[in-house]
Amino acid sequence: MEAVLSIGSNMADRQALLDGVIEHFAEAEQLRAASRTYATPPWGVTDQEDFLNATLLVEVPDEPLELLRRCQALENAAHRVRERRWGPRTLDVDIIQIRRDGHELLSEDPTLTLPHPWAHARAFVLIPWAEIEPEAQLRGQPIAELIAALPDDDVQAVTPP
Ligand code: PH2
Ligand code: MG
Ligand code: MG
Repeated sequence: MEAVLSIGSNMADRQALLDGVIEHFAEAEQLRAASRTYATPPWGVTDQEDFLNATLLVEVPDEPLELLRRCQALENAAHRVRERRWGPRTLDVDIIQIRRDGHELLSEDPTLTLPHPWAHARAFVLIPWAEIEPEAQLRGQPIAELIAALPDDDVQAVTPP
């Protein structure tokens, strides 16, 4: 199955933490594409440091929940502490979308909601994603359209390197 992952960090050596995720999937020969890293202002809780965000496309043999466990293991290895919702984090590895045979999986399971419930509204997910998959769709809607519908300020704030 194919998965779109959004990775983010706003603590410690942010770029090194993102690179570690990319290397993890590359070493397993499961990395299909990685966007550049974008600097992004914090969304949700705004009194925290800026994030670095990137989006990855991976192809993995795992079931969705196995991939979720892998993502959580990567977060734990980065000494992620779960303190505050939307608060500062060393590493966040979110599953945005999973596709099988090109079809998007939908799930209301609170353990793994698919697609990611906020992805359509987050410039820091959609803009890096559009860099690696400009034709991608989310719930059947082109992500280019979702980006066009975002507030200009959100789009401008996602800064390429
Ligand atoms: N992640 C959050 C909350 N806010 N803001 C930005 N810019 N980037 C993130 O990855 C991010 C966030 C919770 O996961
Ligand atoms: Mg997140
Ligand atoms: Mg997360």
